[in-house]
Amino acid sequence: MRWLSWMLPDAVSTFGGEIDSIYYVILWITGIVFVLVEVALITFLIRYRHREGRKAVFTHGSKKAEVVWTVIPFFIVLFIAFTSNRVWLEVKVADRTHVPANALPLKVTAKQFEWNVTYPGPDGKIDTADDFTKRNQLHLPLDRAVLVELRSEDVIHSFFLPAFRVKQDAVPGMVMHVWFQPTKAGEYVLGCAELCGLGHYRMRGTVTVHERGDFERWEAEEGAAAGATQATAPSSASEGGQSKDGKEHA
Ligand SMILES: [Cu+2]
Repeated sequence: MRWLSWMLPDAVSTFGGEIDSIYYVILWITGIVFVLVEVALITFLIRYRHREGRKAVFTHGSKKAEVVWTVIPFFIVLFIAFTSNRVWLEVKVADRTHVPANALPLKVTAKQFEWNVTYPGPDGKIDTADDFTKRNQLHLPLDRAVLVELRSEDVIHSFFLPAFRVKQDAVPGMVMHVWFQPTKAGEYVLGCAELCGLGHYRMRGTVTVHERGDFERWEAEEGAAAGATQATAPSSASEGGQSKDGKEHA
């Protein structure tokens, strides 16, 4: 499907190709139906156009034609449903309960209008003292699964990683889990795919998939820097500490 690649960015997650396969099946079917319908429309326009002296004919219709154009789409829609459901169940449902054991846990919190990503730090565990948070920066290791714990602080947002074929709503009051595995190092886009307010358009971040080994180095450096800031910040000036933190992360 190389020739269709202008429509979708290259898929860089393990299940990206399967998600695309649903898209292409639907595109082929609807594409063929579109061409048939347009050809019929134009043929009828020309064939039954106005001509001097020709009288209009009333026709009640054809039962046979109606049965045919109802039964064929019925099976086409069933086919699409079963095809996409198979992939969907494999990718979304089965995979959700079969998260790889070595998956990197990340906490992503959406709010108007930014993404805050909490990294586990060197101990590899979330909600411990060595965690640190970056704003609008999603750093990921190559060829390792990532398990995102998704939350929203205010309204419904949607965690959208087009290149990874990942899209998951973040709903206030709920914790959503989503996992995926990057297959190519590089820079990608993180966007919000749910109209969430006036700043929705600028609610985006960068995704960096590090080469093997690079992520651990980055995490150790960032973790050490965050630890140093925490240790030197005066405990009473939490407000000031936060804004300074925010600037650093911008
Ligand atoms: Cu949003």
